Amino acid sequence: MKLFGTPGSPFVRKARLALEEKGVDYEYVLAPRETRAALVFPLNPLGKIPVLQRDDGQAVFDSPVIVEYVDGLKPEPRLIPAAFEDRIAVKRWEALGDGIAEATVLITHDLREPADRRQPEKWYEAQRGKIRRGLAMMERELGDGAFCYGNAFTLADIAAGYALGYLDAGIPGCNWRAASPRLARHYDKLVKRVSFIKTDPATT
Ligand SMILES: N[C@@H](CCC(=O)N[C@@H](CS)C(=O)NCC(=O)O)C(=O)O
Repeated sequence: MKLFGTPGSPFVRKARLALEEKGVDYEYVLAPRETRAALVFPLNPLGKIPVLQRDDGQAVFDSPVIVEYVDGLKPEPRLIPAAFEDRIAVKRWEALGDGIAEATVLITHDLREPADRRQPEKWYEAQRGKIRRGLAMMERELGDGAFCYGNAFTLADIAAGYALGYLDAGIPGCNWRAASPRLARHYDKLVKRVSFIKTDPATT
């Protein structure tokens, strides 16, 4: 199985975290902008990464579907709980992480534009508001728990970890830790996991 992506994409890291946590073998194929059309368009008409190509040639996208697919390949460890309410709660964490990462992507991409072509301040504030409110909800829901949801590592922890890692890399001065001390402590534990070390965009 092949995963197409780039180290700069938070959604690719999320898919890789799921593959690593499940212990599923995969080949990581770099698909930078220059080769994206040739490599990715035949698999995903939307042209987005990550895309997972199964051994039978079928493509799986986007990242929520990839995580669900990867989780179904082996029974343990379960990233998405089987019980309905637990499953929805964990998927809600995923939606929060994805939303924070999406807002961060929009900001980092816009900051690459020349100053006179950037979005107005109120647009930036709207994106920052999504990030701030998303993190506040994560902080509340984590509480004093050892994991983001329930008593074991799940997709909820992947979602928080990958979004916070991307926030640190993409908007270094945002100082999210000050308002989210419990999340910060949890993040510091998450980054010590082998899956996080192996997928650290700074070194991989
Ligand atoms: N909802 C998608 C988002 C994927 C996404 O936006 N990927 C970006 C890279 S970070 C991309 O491929 N952008 C290229 C494009 O939109 O053409 C997922 O979770 O997989």
